[in-house]
Amino acid sequence: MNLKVPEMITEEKLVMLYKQMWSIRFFEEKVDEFFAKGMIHGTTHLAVGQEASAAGACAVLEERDMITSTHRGHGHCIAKGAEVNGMMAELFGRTTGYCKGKGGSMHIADVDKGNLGANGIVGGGIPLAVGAALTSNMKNKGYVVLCFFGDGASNEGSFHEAVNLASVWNLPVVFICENNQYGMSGSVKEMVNIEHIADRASSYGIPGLSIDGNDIMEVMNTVDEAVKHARGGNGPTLIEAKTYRWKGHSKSDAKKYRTREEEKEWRDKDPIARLKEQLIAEGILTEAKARQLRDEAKREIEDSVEYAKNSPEPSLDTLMEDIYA
Ligand SMILES: Cc1ncc(C[n+]2csc(CCOP(=O)(O)OP(=O)(O)O)c2C)c(N)n1
Ligand SMILES: [Mg+2]
Repeated sequence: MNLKVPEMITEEKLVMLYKQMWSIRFFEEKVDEFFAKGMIHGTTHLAVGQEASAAGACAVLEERDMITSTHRGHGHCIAKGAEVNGMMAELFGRTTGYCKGKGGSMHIADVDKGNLGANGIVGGGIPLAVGAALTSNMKNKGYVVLCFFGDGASNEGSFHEAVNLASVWNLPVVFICENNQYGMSGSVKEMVNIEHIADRASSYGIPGLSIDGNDIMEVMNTVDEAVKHARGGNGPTLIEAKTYRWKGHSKSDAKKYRTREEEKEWRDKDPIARLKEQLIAEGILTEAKARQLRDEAKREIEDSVEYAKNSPEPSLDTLMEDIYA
């Protein structure tokens, strides 16, 4: 294979990742559709356009490694091995969902698969990741924690406190900032006075790398190096994956703060189309096989909607269950 990829990334794995990125996209599109139809309640944040950072970063982890996620976490969940049926059922508020239908989008966790959970608190997952990494060291577990957060979260105190502590305690954590250019309606250009959020790493004496978050190859190679660095006892790395969310921040976002030209510019950098091109050029995929994988992913997500719709809603007498740990 001429593509430069980490050693654990086989051709089969690349094909699986291509399909997984479609699963993430179709999942988000279905959620968007059923939210608009009033069948999904609460709120949701969709990561269409950001599939490469979720899929690429999780692809180089070992099963024992952990992640912490964000309010925009469906892609992270799928990439860390969550079942789409349970995820969709959760969004539909059904008993077969990850939180028995009581948590919704921002509370999906899958501890067995090493997913410590989505988080409605911006920047809230960062100290959790550092705590989990401390546990890994204190109990000699050997796992690494991959911590996803956004550009907006990098302005929270929790980011600075947690990264500093991870640095001075030399903890096995990889911070991955998905810089999708906006925090709600605030452009990163107005919210941060440096060009690369990764430059903040120097304040904490750790490596900082700014990468193309829409290029899954670059994501895999960079995260793989950072994971090895962490597993080898050399402490944390801050990676900034530059990307873009195609859809609005959440429900009822008219996207008045950005231009249609800018949106088109980023749609042209579609991470899924890019991987497809690379795999076809390499002879790993054909157009027909690519279409087949895309269709399979679509069908699985459609099936997850059926599963969710056919699952029961929680009964009233379970209202007070599962509230306290
Ligand atoms: C502590 C906290 N402050 C504010 C909010 C409201 N809020 C939800 S998402 C969001 C924007 C976060 O931006 P970013 O970290 O860039 O993530 P993105 O939405 O772009 O994925 C804000 C301000 C919140 N949920 N938690
Ligand atoms: Mg953002």
